[in-house]
Amino acid sequence: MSSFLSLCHRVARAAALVLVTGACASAVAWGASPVVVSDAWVRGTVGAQTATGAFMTLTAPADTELVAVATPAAGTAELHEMKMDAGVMKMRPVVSIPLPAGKPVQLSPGGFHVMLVGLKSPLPTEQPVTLTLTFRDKAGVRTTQEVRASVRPLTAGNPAR
Ligand SMILES: [Cu+2]
Repeated sequence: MSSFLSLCHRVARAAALVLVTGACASAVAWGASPVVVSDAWVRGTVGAQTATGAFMTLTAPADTELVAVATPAAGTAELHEMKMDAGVMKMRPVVSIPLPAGKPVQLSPGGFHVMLVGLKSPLPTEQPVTLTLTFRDKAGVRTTQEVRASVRPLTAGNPAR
């Protein structure tokens, strides 16, 4: 199973398509369908900047939570939420991001997002970033999915779609 999975990941890398990873994961038969990840992107950085955000849309087939993210591009990846606090937008870490069954959940600059902290080098726009997402289902079973996120210019806001 692990060799099949690594083959999947190689195919996904070659195709540079987020959805290919999802298709492979379902072929591996985790016991549950994978979460559909679409439009994954990371905000590019310049100079000495050591943190940035990662964004995507996640649709889980059954009630699931996003509980962790890892990437070779940064020391740690935290799950964050933007919230109004006494009239000021503030960012705070959250333990998990709930993904209700069948409902697309958007990780965006103004809401839930992934914060890449301790970047090892600036992120140029031509080089995609690999993110490993860890999900936990209602039974507590953890699964991981690898996605390739494109890097958009520093000035990119919410995707205009
Ligand atoms: Cu943040």
